[in-house]
Amino acid sequence: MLQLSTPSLRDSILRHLTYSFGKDPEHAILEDWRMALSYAVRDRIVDAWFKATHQTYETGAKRVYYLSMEFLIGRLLEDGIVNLELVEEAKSALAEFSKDYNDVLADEPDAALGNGGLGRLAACFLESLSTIGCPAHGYGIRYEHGLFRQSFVGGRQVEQPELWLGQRHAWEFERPEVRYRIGFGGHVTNHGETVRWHPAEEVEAEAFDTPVVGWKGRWANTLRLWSGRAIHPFDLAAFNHGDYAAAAAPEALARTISRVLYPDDTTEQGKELRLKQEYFLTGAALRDILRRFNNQFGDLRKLPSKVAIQLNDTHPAIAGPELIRILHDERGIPFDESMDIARNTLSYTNHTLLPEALESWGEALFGRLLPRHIQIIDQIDNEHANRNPSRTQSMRADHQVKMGQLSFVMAHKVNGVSALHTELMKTTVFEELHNLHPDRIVNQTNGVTPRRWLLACNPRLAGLITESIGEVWVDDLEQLEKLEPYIEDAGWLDRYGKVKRDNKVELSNWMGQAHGFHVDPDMIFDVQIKRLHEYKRQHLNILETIAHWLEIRDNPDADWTPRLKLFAGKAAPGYFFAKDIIRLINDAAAVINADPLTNKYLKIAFLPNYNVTLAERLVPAADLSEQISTAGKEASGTGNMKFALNGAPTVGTLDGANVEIRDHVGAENFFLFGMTAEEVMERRMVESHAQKAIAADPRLARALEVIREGRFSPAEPERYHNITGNLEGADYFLVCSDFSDYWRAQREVDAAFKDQQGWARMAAFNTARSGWFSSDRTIRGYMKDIWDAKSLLD
Ligand code: GL2
Repeated sequence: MLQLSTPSLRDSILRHLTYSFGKDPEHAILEDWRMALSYAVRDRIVDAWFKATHQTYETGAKRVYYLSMEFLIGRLLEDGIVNLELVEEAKSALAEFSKDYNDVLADEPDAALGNGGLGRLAACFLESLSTIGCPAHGYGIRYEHGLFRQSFVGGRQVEQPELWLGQRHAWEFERPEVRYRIGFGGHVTNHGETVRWHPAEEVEAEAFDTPVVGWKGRWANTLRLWSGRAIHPFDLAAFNHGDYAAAAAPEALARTISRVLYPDDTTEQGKELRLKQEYFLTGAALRDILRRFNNQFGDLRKLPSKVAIQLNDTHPAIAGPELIRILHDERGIPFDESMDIARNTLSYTNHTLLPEALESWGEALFGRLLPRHIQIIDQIDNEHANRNPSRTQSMRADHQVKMGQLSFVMAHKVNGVSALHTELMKTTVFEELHNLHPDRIVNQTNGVTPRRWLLACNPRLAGLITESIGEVWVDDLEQLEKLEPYIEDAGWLDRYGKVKRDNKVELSNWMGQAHGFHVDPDMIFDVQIKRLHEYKRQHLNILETIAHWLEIRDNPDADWTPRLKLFAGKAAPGYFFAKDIIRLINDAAAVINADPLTNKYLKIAFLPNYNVTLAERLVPAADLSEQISTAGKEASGTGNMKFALNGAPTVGTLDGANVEIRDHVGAENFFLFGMTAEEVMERRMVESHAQKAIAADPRLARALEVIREGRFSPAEPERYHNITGNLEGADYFLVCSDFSDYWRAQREVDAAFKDQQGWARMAAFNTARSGWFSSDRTIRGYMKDIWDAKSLLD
C-alpha cells in the first residue's frame, strides 16, 4: 500500500487551495477555503478508508449492505473534523489565513437526501458502522434535488427546489467505471426451463462514493449513491434533423430517475417514477454486491455467510424477487433454493404501522414495469403458501402487490424500531405472518450517533463531560452514567446549568440575527421539531399554547413561567391539513407575539426550513422536548433521544421509544401525559369522544372557539374551520381527548422550571442516563441478532 507522510493540515489546505482550486489566499472566496479544508480532511479519511478496505478483503469478513432510499447526511465537514480530532488544528490553520472556522463550516450545503427520521437513522447507522469497524456499504440514490427548501409567505409554507449540488461538493468520488444497466418494462420469454426478461427500456446507474469515517479515524466505510445516466446520451440523427429537444430526450429521461427525492414522509406516492427509483437503487446495488462477492468468493450458495443486506423499510423490497431472478434465471439455481439463499441474505426493518404508509403497488403498473418480478412474486407467494398451509393473507390481494408482506416473507429477520412498535407489529399488520414465523420479528430500538449529536453539536456540554469522566463516553456512551455522582455536587450542577444557558444565549443571538426574532434566554425553550403530521400533533401543542395565552390574559399579573414555544418542520407539499397547521401556528404567533399584555411570558416561533443543520443548533439549546404523538403511532422517534442526551427532559406520551427513554431516565425526570396505545384504541370506540372532551374542558373549548371565530385570521375568519371541524368531529388522533392531561403536564413543567436547580438536576439525569440510546448500541444489536457480522476492530 502506498505510504505517504501526512502533511500538516495548514500545508494541506494551502496545497489544495493552490493546486486543486487554482487560487491563492488573496483571491480565494469562502467556498474555496471550505473546499480546500474539506479536501485536506478528506485526504486523511481516504487513508483510513483504504486501510479498512484492504483489511476487509484480507480477512474475508462478512459485509453488511444497508439499502435505503434516504440518507439524511447533512453537512459532512464538521463530522470528518470531529471524528479525526482535528478541531483545534483546523481552527488554528484557518486563523493563520484570517478565516473563521465557523464561517467556513457554515458554507457547506446541507445534503438533505431524506425526509426525516428514517433517513437520518440511516446516516447515524453508517457513522456507527464505521466507528465500530464493521465492514459495510450504504447504497442509495444521488438525488440532484434533496428535500425541498421551505419558506413562509404570509405564514404559509412555500416549497422551492433544493440545490445541494449547486455548490461544489467535496466528499464524493465519481466512479465512471462502475456502471450497471437497469431495465424496465418489456416482456418475458420461456424456453423450457430457461426464463428470460427482455426489458424494453434501459438506463445506466453510475456510482458516486462518499467515505464515511468513524471515531478517531480508525475505520471508514462507503456510502455509494447511484446517479441515472442515459446509455446513448445523445441522438445525433435527431440533432442533425434540427430536433434538438428530441436529441437530448434520452439523457433527460434517464436523469429524471435520480432527479428528486420524493417529498413524502410516511405516505407513499403511487407514482411510476417512485417505483422506478426503487428498482433502480436495488437493481444497481445487487449487481454491485454480487460482482464484489463473485470476485472474492464465487460460490453463490455461500452468499448468506458473507453478505447481509438490510432493507430500510419496504422501499428496496424488490431486492427479494430481483435476487431470486438473478440466482434462478441468470445463474440457474433452482427456484426454491434461490428463494432460501435470498431470504437468508435479506432482512427488513419496518418503520411505521400507519396503514397509508404500507407500500403497495397496483398490479397493472407493477406488471408493466417489472413483468418478470411480478411472476416471481407470485411464485414466492405460492411457495410460501405451500410451506404454510394455514396461511390466509396473500401478498397479491385486491389487485395490489403488498410490499410489507413480500418483505416479511423474503427476510430471515424483521425488526421494529422500539419495544412498543415491535410488539404492535406482532398484533397488528404482521399478526398472521408472526404466528407462522414466531422467531422472525426482533426488536432493535433506534439510536443516534453521539459524535454528531453531542460531541460536535454541543461542544460546551461535551467539554464538561470529558473534563468530568474523560472521553471514554464518545464511543461507549453508557459511560455517561458515571456523571451521576457529579449531579449531587452543587458546583458541578451549576456548571451544567450554565452550559445550557450559554447554548440558549447563542441560539437567541442567532435567531435575532438570522430571523429578527428576539427572545429572552431565561424563558423555557420548549421545542417541537419534526415533520408535520397529524399523528405528531403539532396542533395539540398550538391549542395548548393558545389556551395558555388566554389564561395569561385573564390574569396578567400572576407569577407565570415565561416560555418560548419553538417549532420547525416541513409538511409534504400535498398534505393540506399539515400545511394548515403550519399556517395556524404562524398566524397565532403573529397575534400572540404582538400582545403587550402577555409577550414577556409567552412567545412563539416557527423557524423555516428545518434540516439537520438547524436541528444541530436547536437540540443543545432546548429545555423541553415535545414528543406528543398519539400513542401507538410514532414507531420510535430519534429526536426524542437527541433531546434527552442533550439535557432536555421530555413532555410526552407513552409512544415509540419515549417508553424506553422514560424507563432509562426515570419517571421523575419525564413529564408523562396522555392515553396509552391500548386506551387510544378504546377511546376511539367512544361515541363523540371529541365532543365529550371539549365539553369537559372549558380551556379547550375556548381555544377552539377563538380559532373558529378568526382571532388569528381576522381577514378570513373561516380559514381554520377545516382544523376546528376535524377536531370537533372525528378527531382520529385524539387531540381533544388528550388535551386536559397535556395541559396538566405543562403546568407541572412551569412549576418545575421555577426551581432552576431542580430543573438542572432533571436535565443532568437525562444526559447521564441516555447512554443506551447510542446508535453504536443499536448497530451492535443488528450485528449480533440479524447480520451475524463482526467488528474488525474489536
Ligand atoms: C419513521 C418513524 O415515523 C419514526 O418514528 C422512526 O423513528 C423513524 C426511524 O425508525 O422511521 N418511519 C418513517 O417512515 N419515517 C420515519 O421517520 N419517515
